[in-house]
Amino acid sequence: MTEVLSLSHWINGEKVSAPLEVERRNPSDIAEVVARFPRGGAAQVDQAVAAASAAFDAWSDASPEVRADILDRTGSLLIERRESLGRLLSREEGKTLAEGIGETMRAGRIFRYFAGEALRLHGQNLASVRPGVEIQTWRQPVGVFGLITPWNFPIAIPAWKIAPAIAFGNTVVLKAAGPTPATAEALVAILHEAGLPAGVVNMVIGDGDVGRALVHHRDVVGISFTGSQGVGASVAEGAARRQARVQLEMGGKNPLVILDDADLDRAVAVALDGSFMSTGQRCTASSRLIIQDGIHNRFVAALAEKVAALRVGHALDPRTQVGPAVTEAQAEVSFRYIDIATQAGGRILAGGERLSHQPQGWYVPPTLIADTDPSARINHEEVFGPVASTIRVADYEEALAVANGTEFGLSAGIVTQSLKYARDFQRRAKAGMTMVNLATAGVDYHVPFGGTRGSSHGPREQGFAAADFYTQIKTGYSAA
Ligand code: UN1
Repeated sequence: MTEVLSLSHWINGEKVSAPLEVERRNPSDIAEVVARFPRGGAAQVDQAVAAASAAFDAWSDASPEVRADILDRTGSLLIERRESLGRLLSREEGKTLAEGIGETMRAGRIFRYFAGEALRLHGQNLASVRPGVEIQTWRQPVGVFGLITPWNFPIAIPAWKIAPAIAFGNTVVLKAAGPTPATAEALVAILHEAGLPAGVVNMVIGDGDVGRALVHHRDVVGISFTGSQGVGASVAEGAARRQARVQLEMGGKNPLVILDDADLDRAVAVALDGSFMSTGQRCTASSRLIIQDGIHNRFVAALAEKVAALRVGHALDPRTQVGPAVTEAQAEVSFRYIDIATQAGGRILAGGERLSHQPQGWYVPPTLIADTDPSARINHEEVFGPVASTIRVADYEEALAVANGTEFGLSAGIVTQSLKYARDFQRRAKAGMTMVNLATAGVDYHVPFGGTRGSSHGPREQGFAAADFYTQIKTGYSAA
């Protein structure tokens, strides 16, 4: 029997226990309790923000080398413990063990990357339009950031918000997603083990009350949020009301275009990865497959065969390729959209039926739905599950128009051997990220991440772009 974790808030470098009101079950086997935890609210957020405010002066004044060392140690500890942390992540969230370990590695590498960035922060020297005057710009830390993270990447997304925030001298309060606080708490514990001073990173466990308290707290200078569009809109509104900076990463309905000249095996492999890995629970998932007429039937038949052969099962079973949905509610969303799509004329080529598994978990079969209309709901609303729809198009221009025909704009992919179409797609796809002969999902950790239109709002996350959100520029003028 694996141990049941009892989680605590982390405030000012200490674990703060509270009644364990909530129980988290393993999505692969709901008989197993993974963790019990408190449900915090505005009172804990007040304490955490006070601790983060008190820690700010010393942390922002610290040598960047001090910050770099702590981030580097955190990265190394995460990488060293990837097996045990990956296992916890898989038990808590439901992605396969290989995916859980891979995500933990990614979190470790993010900390190592931002360890270097702490030392590379730089400004500019410019000539003034006035003779004898010099101008200098430099980037300064901003203050206390509220970080609101989703359940689908329970360690990588907290890492990619915490690491740049603290690398550049800010302090933070983290609100981890309701279903996955255990993995996030493990990360916060490791940061402290790596020598992080008290109060630099705080964590309050809870639901919407915690998020709202952070968004409206007058001492929180910025909110970085990854989650749904509905919540994102209220985060932006709350932050704007008090002039806090805000960064939103929300959904996608990411198109993957397959042109007639595509390498068929490549196209199938890219779609299989993009649509179904991580149980399709990625905002970057390839959920709309837009296929040109000449390759359509061959591609759809080959993909359907691979989808039907995917092994769905317990996240810790090494044979499993697709783990369960994170929660029962999330599994039901997939089933609801499968119904919506078939009622609108979609034809199920793989999956679609409820699975009965022993042990019992929130399993959803990877499902491929063919012959859908570009205007159908399945092609406009995010499912966030292992469900992909296909759309047949006549030529490249129609493919591009369909690809751009939703309100989202996170990631867009094309599979083709034509340089002309690949380049044109990269220029004209209305998305923050474009992929040629690659899945729409699965991004590098050291480059900017983010979308356009309904998918994102505010400065980009990650890579060199992260400094735009987590620092503010000061402009200095001097004359001799
Ligand atoms: C990836 O595709 O590698 O929530 C990362 C999400 C994104 C991260 C996707 N913010 O799915």
